[in-house]
Amino acid sequence: VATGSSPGRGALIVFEGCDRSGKTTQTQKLFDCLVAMGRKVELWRFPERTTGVGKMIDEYLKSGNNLPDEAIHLLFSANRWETAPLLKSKLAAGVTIITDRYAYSGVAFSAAKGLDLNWCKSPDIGLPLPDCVVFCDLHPEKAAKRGGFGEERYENIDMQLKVYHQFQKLRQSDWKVVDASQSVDDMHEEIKTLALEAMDHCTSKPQQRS
Ligand code: DGP
Ligand code: NA
Ligand code: NA
Repeated sequence: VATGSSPGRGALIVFEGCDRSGKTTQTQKLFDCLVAMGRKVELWRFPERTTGVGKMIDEYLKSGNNLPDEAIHLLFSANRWETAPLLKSKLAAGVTIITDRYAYSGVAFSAAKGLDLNWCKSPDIGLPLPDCVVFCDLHPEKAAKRGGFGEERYENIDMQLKVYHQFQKLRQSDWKVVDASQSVDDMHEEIKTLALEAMDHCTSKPQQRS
């Protein structure tokens, strides 16, 4: 419960998971629901393809350029870093940020290509830490049955299986693992509860984590 007039800080709620695990649907539903409740909230996504760095990433994903694995890894990280000052100021101002992917995707996709796990983690060290990580858990074999993957680089079963395996390695005990094979509405109800818990926790702890 908030004390005094301080609104506390916003929560950083990160959604992770393989492609086609329902992240985009669920982040949108959570956002709509929190807006309807009158909460200060924004919906973000990574990669954020509209920036200069983001445009290079977009081109890479559409297979328009062939950057070395290390170079694209650093661009994905830079894409998070370039928005970090705004992210920090929003959180400090009490805005909850929901994001469709974050640094865990960065590590999982590059480690899936064979890059060293610790090397992959290092460029993201110092980014704002999530208050809640929602892992949308859907095995790639099941995701593939949902009408197939898209056309972009990485959207194939071999890559997705490797990424899923890397996510299992990265998974921390405080991650909220949500069964993404259940219905959209059931999944949303579960996520809504988790998000409100995380937001309440932040309201009572105004100090920004670094
Ligand atoms: P999305 O727009 O969420 O579907 O993401 C586009 C693709 O890029 C998807 O296959 C996941 C992948 N991806 C997302 N973030 C990163 C990252 O930080 N590094 C790498 N290598 N891939 C990422
Ligand atoms: Na995708
Ligand atoms: Na998505």
